[in-house]
Amino acid sequence: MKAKSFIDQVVVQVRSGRGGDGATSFRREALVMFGGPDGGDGGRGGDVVFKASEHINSLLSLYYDPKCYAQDGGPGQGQKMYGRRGRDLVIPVPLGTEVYDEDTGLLVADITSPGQSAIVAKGGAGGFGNVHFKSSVNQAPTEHTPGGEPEERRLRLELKTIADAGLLGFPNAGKSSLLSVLSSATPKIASYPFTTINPMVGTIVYPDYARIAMADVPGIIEGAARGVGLGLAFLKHLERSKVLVYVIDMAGTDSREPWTDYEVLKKEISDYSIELASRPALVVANKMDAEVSRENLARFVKETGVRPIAISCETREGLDAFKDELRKIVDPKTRFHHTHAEHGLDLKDMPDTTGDEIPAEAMKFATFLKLGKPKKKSHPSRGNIH
Ligand SMILES: Nc1nc2c(ncn2[C@@H]2O[C@H](COP(=O)(O)OP(=O)(O)OP(=O)(O)O)[C@@H](O)[C@H]2O)c(=O)[nH]1
Ligand SMILES: [Mg+2]
Repeated sequence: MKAKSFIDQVVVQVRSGRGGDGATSFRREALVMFGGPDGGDGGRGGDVVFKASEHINSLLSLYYDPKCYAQDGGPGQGQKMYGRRGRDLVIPVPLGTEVYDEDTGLLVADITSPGQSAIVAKGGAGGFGNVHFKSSVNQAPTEHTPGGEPEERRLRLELKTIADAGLLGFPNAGKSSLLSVLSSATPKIASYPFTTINPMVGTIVYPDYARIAMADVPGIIEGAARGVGLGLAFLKHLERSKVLVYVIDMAGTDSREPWTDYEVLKKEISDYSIELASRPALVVANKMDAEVSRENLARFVKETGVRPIAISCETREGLDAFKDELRKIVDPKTRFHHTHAEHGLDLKDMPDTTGDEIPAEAMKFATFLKLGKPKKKSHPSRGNIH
């Protein structure tokens, strides 16, 4: 029995539908002599399609059901009847899924945006019925063509979490705690190492509704690049992050030295990927509420030359400063598309309102009143008269 809770890599077998064969048939009807060919075409085979879904975050269902076969097309029939079209098999996959051909190793599709879909096996075309082969010299053709062959291939799906920022640190540094205080995500938090075993994404929402997605991944330890601990298998979940956030336990819990932690982390990352190591990074000194942290922070700056953002997930100090720094790098879009400035208005000039009625002078600050009208749609079904 397979029993796994998080799957970020899986090999599947996909097969599209075979096209239906064309038919050979002749029209037979009372009082009609030499009715002629009337064999219809076969139906097209179904495609296998991977479609991005925001509602799933692992490849688990494909792990349990790795055979993805679309429906075959139906054969054509007499009376020029077309065969049934094979149904497409549409499989939801999480955002961030890379699809490789397992045999050639080539990238087939990279599913990164909501609603995106990719045909990974195209259905065979339907065959032609004998109705197509009629000509002046052959008025009773018996030939038809078979349906197109299905496409079959083995594909490897690899999930790489999509987030703007990725948290990186030793076990117990407080990565999950940081995610939980900044977003509504609820990762498991505990005082033993490797609490987090599944990557998780939370969203930081700013007062102007700008959003930054942040990924929490399992902690890494010295030698991870060589496979120690959970290894670096999880680092691929940071590959799509714009910013790496190094979370350092400044309290030095378990007699750790924060400055050594930082150097080791940096080395592990550059052993894994030079490119990843050169991404923009923020260094966060966590657990600043602990007594020893101030002293450790001073030594950290001296040893590494880096001045981290001092925070505490416990007392919540420094969190706003961290969010501001993060925002400067990620530069997320706000959701306000219409500003008062665009309409030549300054909110300072808006007169006070009493709450009972809105003075006409204040109404002009309601910018939504000035938005363009949506296009009119006609409703033929309601019997519009033109
Ligand atoms: N005093 C103090 N303790 C903290 C702070 N942040 C986290 N902790 C504690 O540190 C321990 C580890 O926190 P987690 O958030 O689970 O750490 P993690 O980095 O996600 O750990 P792994 O998932 O094992 O890699 C927990 O017992 C937290 O309560 C903090 O700012 N101050
Ligand atoms: Mg954790």
